[in-house]
Amino acid sequence: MQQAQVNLFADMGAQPTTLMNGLVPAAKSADATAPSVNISSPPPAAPKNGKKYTVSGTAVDAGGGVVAGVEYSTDAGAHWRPAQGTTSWTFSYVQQGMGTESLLVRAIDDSANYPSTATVVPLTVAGSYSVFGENAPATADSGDGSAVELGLRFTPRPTASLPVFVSTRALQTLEPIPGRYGQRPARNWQP
Ligand SMILES: [Ca+2]
Repeated sequence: MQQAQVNLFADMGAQPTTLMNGLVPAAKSADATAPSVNISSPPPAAPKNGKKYTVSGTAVDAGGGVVAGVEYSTDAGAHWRPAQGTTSWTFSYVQQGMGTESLLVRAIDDSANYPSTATVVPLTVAGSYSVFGENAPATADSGDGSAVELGLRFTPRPTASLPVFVSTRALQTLEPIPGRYGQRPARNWQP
C-alpha cells in the first residue's frame, strides 16, 4: 500500500524527498492509451425487463500497461459497477427500463486510463415490466421477527396510464381523491 502511494504520487508528478526503507522511487507512467473491450457474450438485442443476464468478454490494453478492471453501466453512464475479471471478464445484471436502452462496458488500465467513450450495446427492452424482476436480496431472511410497514415510491418515465381495478360496488361509494394526480372522478378508475 505504501509503494502504491509512491506510485500514485509519481503519476501525479510528485516525488518524495526521502523514502522509507523497502520502498523504491517510481517514475511517472508514459502510458496514456486506454484499454479496449470486446463483448463476446452480450445480452439479447431485445432483453426482457426484470430478467437476469450474464455478459462476458475480453479486454486488452495498449501503451505499455495492463488491464486493471472492467466496469459496466445500465443507466447511460450515471453509475458504474465492477465486472469480475480483467483481460477476461464477466458480470450479471437484471435488465431494467423499457424501450430503447443501452448497456455500457469499459476497461481501465493500471495508469487510470479509460476510454472517453464506452463500448455500447444497444438494447430494446420488452415487457412485461417489473420493479424488481429477478433481483434477489443479498440476505433473503435476516431473521428479524418484528413487523414494519413498507412502501414503494416510483416514477414512471414516459407518460403512461396505471390500470386500477375497483369493484362496481366500491365505485358507488368512492369519491374523487386529492393527490399527486389531482382530482380524479371515481368512474375513471376502471381500466
Ligand atoms: Ca494503457
